[in-house]
Amino acid sequence: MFRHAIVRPPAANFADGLTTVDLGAPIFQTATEQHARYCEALERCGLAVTHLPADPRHPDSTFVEDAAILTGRGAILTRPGAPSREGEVPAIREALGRFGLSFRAIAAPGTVDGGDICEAGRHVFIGVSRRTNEEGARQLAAFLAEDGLTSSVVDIRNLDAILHLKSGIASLGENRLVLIDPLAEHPAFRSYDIVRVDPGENYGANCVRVNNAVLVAAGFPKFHAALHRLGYRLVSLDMSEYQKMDGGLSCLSLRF
Ligand code: CIR
Repeated sequence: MFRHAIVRPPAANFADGLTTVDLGAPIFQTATEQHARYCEALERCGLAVTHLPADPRHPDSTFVEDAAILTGRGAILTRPGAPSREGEVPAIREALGRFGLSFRAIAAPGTVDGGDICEAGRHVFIGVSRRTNEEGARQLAAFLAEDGLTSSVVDIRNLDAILHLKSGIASLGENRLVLIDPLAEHPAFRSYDIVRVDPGENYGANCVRVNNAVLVAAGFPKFHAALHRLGYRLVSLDMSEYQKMDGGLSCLSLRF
């Protein structure tokens, strides 16, 4: 069960952040409204939400998930793979510190983005990507082992379609994973029940199980129907402005 979430709304210069997609510039006002709906959804799932102030020095800082990994025993501060995002970590450290969590930190030359880390029960998949390097993955695996978690690496450097591992995978709990087609046959996921995302609905794969609900991005009917058939309670949220900036539902909060 999650009890807390940390979020940070987009700053007015959100559109200056990094993106690899060609969907146009996000509309700040709409992004702000979508963020508010997202926070309300977390609250309705029973989480106490801590709101950090928007940070215009870091236009990507609304994607708080990338700056830390929560293991259930403590926090691991990341070293984001994009240099423009490194400065986001101290504010996250301070926010997590207020909850009395212990810290470890990824050190240079290691890099890790939280979006590459997918927790599936006591096992963690670590995506090695354009953002998370092999040294970062090695350091992280050692920290996870200290906390009693096993891990394995999934190399997504040859997958142009996704920025982070969690752009293509989500854990629903109960040994069930959501996977986009290019990851569905990967040997790392062989022992899981798999919900395969239709190739036309890839963005929908980044959903988030929060207690007894699954937050899903609006607009992916085949995927939603598949989750309904499996008995999940869905909370559908419009994510259009975040999709323009390569971000998804999981990136917008740290849950613990
Ligand atoms: C970036 O490129 O870093 C941001 N524009 C998007 C980060 C999305 N984060 C995530 O998937 N965990």
